[in-house]
Amino acid sequence: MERLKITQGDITQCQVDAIVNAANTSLLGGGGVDGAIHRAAGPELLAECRTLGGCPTGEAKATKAYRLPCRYVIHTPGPIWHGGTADENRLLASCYRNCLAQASALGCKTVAFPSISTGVYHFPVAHAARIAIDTIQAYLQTHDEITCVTMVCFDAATLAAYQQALEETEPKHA
Ligand code: AR6
Repeated sequence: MERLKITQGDITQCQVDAIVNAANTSLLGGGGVDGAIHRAAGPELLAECRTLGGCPTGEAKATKAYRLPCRYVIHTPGPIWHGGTADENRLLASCYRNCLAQASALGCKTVAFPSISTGVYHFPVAHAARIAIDTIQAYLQTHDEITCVTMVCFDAATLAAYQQALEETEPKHA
């Protein structure tokens, strides 16, 4: 069975061990998927986030999930797209890698990601999808403890970009 899946949907409804939040460095909430996660989890999530002292771009911090149907929320501030000259690629890969490392450390087997940085932060989605898929696949190759990673795409264009990126990494059969 494939350990990396691409789906379309709402990440707040995912019944997995951990969901990832595309946060900002304050970790104090915002719009997009961050707002949706805080609304669905309830005010206790913000209260726990206030104790964390923020998080640098590319790193990750975990909290409990409160009213969400998962066990943990792993918060990661993605890079803001500045045209590709501000270390955006490395920072985005670092988000995926550090979230997966947090999941492993917490004993999680199943993890769901949103498309980090491709909303308000304007990272081009085709480019972000390639980085996400490559980084997740590299991690899975060396970490058997994670049994399934799901990329949860909110809209059809995002879904198409991640499906395309996954197809491009699969071996071609002549
Ligand atoms: N489930 C899955 N994906 C979602 C959901 C959802 N419920 N809602 C939105 N998306 P964004 P960023 C998609 O803007 O670009 C916040 O204000 C959305 O369609 O949420 O990393 C933070 O506080 C897009 O494809 O995150 C930061 O300030 C993807 O999630 C800033 O936005 C990411 O879009 C972070 O910007």
